Amino acid sequence: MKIVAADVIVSSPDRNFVTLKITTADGITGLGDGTLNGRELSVASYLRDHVVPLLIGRDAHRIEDAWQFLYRSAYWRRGPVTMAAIAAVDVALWDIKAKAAGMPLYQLLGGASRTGIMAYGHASGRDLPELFDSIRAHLDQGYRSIRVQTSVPGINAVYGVAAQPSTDGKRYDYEPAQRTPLPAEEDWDTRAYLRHLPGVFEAVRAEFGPELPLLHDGHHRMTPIQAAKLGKALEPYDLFWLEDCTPAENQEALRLVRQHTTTPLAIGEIFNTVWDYQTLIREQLIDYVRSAVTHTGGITAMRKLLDFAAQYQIKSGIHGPTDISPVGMAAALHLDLAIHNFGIQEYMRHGALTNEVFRQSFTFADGYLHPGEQPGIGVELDEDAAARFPYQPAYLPFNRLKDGTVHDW
Ligand code: CS2
Ligand code: MG
Repeated sequence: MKIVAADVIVSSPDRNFVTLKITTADGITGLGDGTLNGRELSVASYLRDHVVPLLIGRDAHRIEDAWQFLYRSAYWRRGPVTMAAIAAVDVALWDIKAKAAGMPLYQLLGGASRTGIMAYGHASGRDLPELFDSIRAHLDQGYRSIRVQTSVPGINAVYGVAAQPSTDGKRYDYEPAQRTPLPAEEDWDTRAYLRHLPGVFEAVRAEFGPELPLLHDGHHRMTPIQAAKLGKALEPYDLFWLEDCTPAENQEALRLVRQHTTTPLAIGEIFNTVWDYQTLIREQLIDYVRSAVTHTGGITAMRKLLDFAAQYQIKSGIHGPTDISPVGMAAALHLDLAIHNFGIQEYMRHGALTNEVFRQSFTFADGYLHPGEQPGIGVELDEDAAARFPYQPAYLPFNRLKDGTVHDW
């Protein structure tokens, strides 16, 4: 089944997305997501200028061979841009193969291992009453697991707090990347955060009870010992997970965190290959793999990573914010339904304009997602609609400490 065309579509309905559309001689098309928040054009160029010429004429059925060819023939391996580009090709080819087979992708991946995919949503507040309202709103929307993010007294802008205005006038949680000429500067103070957060979870548990699965994202901002301290302080509130508690380029740093707390740990949304996890998985230093299909080389690479994690009883917790397009989200859901070691799926809803551009068949009901039964991954791209929303430069914010030092955002 020869590939006769490969188009890179950059569109910006509610935010920027990079989509690869591969077309075969049989007229079957496949979609892949190559969106890298704040650096979208780098992946679009990698695809357009370097990868697309290599795809024309290839047999679309030979997915593993295409993966190995793109990873090894580039000579320069790994990294967010390369692995997002490879992911876009990989998912598009799996979409084509499943369509050619006349079945939803999860069936090709071994069939369903469960009836639905537990999803968590993003609740947040500048204060407790606002946070409680946000949690109730998410429960009303059908979520049965909730991520809790909150403002911190003394800090002006904190990651993940919805109502907090952003410099481009949009609601903050709607899209952290802002359509501004330069990245917005935010402030941070870890000691203030460590003093404040345990009290927030105490209040949430008192209000919503012991059963509701609660998650929190530390967003890479603590040193290992600060992360250990927070993990310990949160133990009484039985979190489902504490995410990205400390920057994990130095994987061994998690040994110190593990020594001090039993709070489950999730890491990996900024990782791109299985190599980024070797020590973390082999030494049981994490409990959930947070990679996104879009940023980790696609279905082919993610399945191998999750199979490796399964040997250590480590589960999936696939990254699913709005900067993963509906194509990347759908691919994740097919994997979520098929793998055995499924943990939970992040689900931040896309905006109305995005849903005009990407017609999706996945569903969300009573806390569970399902990829649907359409052949392929179940997402179609409306290219006319996409063309109405040209790319707009946008940047994620960055942090400075009170003394002006640049810090992890
Ligand atoms: C976050 C992301 O959803 C999460 O867990 O860490 O929203 C992250 O900030 C964005 O994907 C950055 O582009
Ligand atoms: Mg995160």
